[in-house]
Amino acid sequence: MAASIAELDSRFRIPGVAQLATGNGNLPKVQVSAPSASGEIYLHGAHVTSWKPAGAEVLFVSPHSLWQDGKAIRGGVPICFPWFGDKAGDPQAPAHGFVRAKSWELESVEQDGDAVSVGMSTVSDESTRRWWPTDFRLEYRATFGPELLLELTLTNTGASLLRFEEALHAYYRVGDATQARITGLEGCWYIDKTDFFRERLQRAPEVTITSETDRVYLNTEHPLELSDPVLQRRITVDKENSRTTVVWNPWSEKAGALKDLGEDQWKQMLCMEVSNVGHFAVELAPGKQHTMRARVTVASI
Ligand code: TA6
Repeated sequence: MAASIAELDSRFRIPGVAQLATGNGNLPKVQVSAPSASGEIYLHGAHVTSWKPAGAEVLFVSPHSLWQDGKAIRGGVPICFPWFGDKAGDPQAPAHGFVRAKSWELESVEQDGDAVSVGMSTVSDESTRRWWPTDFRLEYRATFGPELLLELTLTNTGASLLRFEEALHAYYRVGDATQARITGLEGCWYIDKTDFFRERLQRAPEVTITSETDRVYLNTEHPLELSDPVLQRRITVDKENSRTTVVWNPWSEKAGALKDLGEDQWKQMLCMEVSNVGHFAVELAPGKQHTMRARVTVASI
């Protein structure tokens, strides 16, 4: 039986800094008001839905999102695991894996100077073995401060080698996606999912959004910079133990086909996803751990 919000709050609250609250869809969330930033993370999917350093929201959440068990929140930072996209050979399997649509365990809420870290976990059970017959423990730590630090750690608790994909599928809020510019991917090869998964070379220094854009950049550990002339800010994403970066904007038609997004929303969002997918999936021996990190900062321009 899951602990009530009141029970969790009595165990984890830090007066004036962090508390449990009832979020959308009556889903429990941790509300953070650190000295340097505010933020929110739901137990559902261990889903970060807000990060406001210096009061300005950096993440996009769709006003049409569903907030219910079994469905992913549209926006914020969905955690894709143990596969990315559709599960090969299993059309019935949930897209992007099963951890983003289930409730996680709240493990810790800690203040560290002007930042607050929230730790959550989820482990294999009979419901996960149905999709992925393995034993694992997945831990997630979100640190809300002058930067947003996201750390996803997998422990192989079984007796066989694990091979998994993972992505921190972050939706960044932008003033107008068609005016945003992403740098840091020049010279990378990418899989273009809008053109039959053809591989192409990123020749231009900047990635711009001029139509539906759905690209998996390969073998890149380079930081990304998203320049937003409308909101007059630059979002920088550094990454650790991640070999692929996904860039996605659905454009109007695809957005209109997504009931939890809508064609009136696609201009306000741009996804840059720290990940390990496809040929860069991770292999992990029994008893070993792997941590992928994303570090997000924002500066005015
Ligand atoms: O990361 C880009 C992507 O794989 C797109 O192909 C699109 O499917 C997007 O994820 C959203 O997926 P979702 O299952 O959350 O609707």
